[in-house]
Formats: sequence, structure tokens, C-alpha cells
Amino acid sequence: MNLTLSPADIALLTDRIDAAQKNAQAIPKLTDDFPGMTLADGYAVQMELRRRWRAAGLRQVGWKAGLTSTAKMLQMGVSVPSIGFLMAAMARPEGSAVRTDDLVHPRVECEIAFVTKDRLAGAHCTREEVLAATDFVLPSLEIIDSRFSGFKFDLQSVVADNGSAARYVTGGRPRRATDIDLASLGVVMEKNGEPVTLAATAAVMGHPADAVALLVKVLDELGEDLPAGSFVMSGAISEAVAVKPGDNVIARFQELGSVSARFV
Ligand code: 0L1
Ligand code: MG
Repeated sequence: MNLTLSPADIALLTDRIDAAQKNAQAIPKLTDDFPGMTLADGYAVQMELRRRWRAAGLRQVGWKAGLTSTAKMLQMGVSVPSIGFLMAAMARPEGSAVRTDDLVHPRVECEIAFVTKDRLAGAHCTREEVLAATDFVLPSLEIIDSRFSGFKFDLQSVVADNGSAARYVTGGRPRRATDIDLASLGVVMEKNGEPVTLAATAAVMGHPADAVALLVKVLDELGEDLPAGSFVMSGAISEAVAVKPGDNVIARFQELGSVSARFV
């Protein structure tokens, strides 16, 4: 990866992202001030944010794959998903009230979440290895929150912003990944009782486990692995749906049950 930012610039941009997240305040995309910023620079900022939060005592539970749909990848000109880290503090209980006053412009995605029982690592991780290393899968909602004004960002900026990670909710029934056909599960997401998305899990790169394999590949490029016991969100099955106070969202997953959240 081609790093161009100095350590001082990485620290400065991490300050900006950290403050935007903590204060729920929109900021211009980072490339406005640093037009030469590369994807490696974006990950350097994300990794510095992760280092700071962990040093402050926050617990990382796993990782997320983002930009996993073909349409979004074409739009951003990428062929591997972006990744972001997930902390325990981002979790919200199933069916609970999720505050929106500490978010900038929240949107909800439905995703298959994986919990691993074995370590995954390397540049050539396969779908089969992911499935063998998976303890169980379960349905989840990811509440993303881009910190960039008007949702105007590029790949470098969104990677620095930890892939818009903000909150997540898990629910339904945990299932062994090998007991169900993970590539062809139907998913319906309803907002306030109206269906807003009708999709199938194949929308995630053909198979959600392929997105996890590519996440492991990106981790390898960053000098990291995926330890046993990781929680991994494999990417949106359909487009993100904007939410505001008063909205109720439920996603019903074939074979896996439902997961819901209400927003206040
Ligand atoms: O999880 C995701 O796919 C979101 C990636 C970041 C882009 C966005 O905020 O829409
Ligand atoms: Mg997502």
C-alpha cells in the first residue's frame, strides 16, 4: 500500500475523524485538504483511530466489510470491499431504542454476521476456509453514519472514517453456516411496517462468506489477521435506508429469523 501522508498529517486527520464521530458533527471529506491522499493513507488514519480507542480501554469485537454490492463497488471504482473495525460499545440490544442525537445522518443496512471459532489469515483466504472457521451466523442490522457533509465522500475518506461504522444490532437465531445455503436467503426489511427492501444474500459478492474472505485479504495487507472469536459483518444485502426519530425497522431473514431496532 502506498502511504503518502506524514505521521503528523495522519494524527491530524485522526483528530478530525475522532471529533466528528464523538460530536456527531459533519465535516468535509478529507481529500478536500489532502487531495493526494491514497487508500493506504485512509487505512493509516483508520488504524490510528483503532489504536487510540483500544489504548483508551475500548474493546474491539471484530470487523465489518463495506461497499460489498457490485453497484457500490463500480460506483467507487474498487474490486475489494473496504473494511472497518467494530467495537463492543457500538452494539445495541435487539429491539432497543437507538439514539439518533449522537449520530450525523444514520442509515440502516441488513447484513449476515459471522462469529468465528478459528483464526483466519492470509492473502488467499477462500469461501471454504471462512465457512470451516465459522462458529455460527446470525442476522444483523448495521447502522452506518458517514461523518461527511451531504454524504459526499471518496474511498480514501470513507476508509479513514472507519467505513461509516456507528452501531449494530444482532438478533434472530444463530445457525451453523454449513446447515443453510447462505448464498440464497431471502431478506425483507420493513420500515414502519412498509417493505423497503426485498433482496437475497447473493447480493453480497455472490456469497457473504466471499466478502469475509476478501476482508481477511485486506487485513493481511494491513499486517493483521482475524482471530478466533471475531464478530464480522459481511456487508449490506441491499441499499442503506435513512432513519430518523420515531422510525421502526425490522429485517426478516429466511432461515435466520428477524432483527429489529427503533430510533429515538
Ligand atoms: O457498510 C457499508 O457498506 C458502508 C460503507 C460506507 C459508505 C456509506 O457510508 O454509505
Ligand atoms: Mg454495512
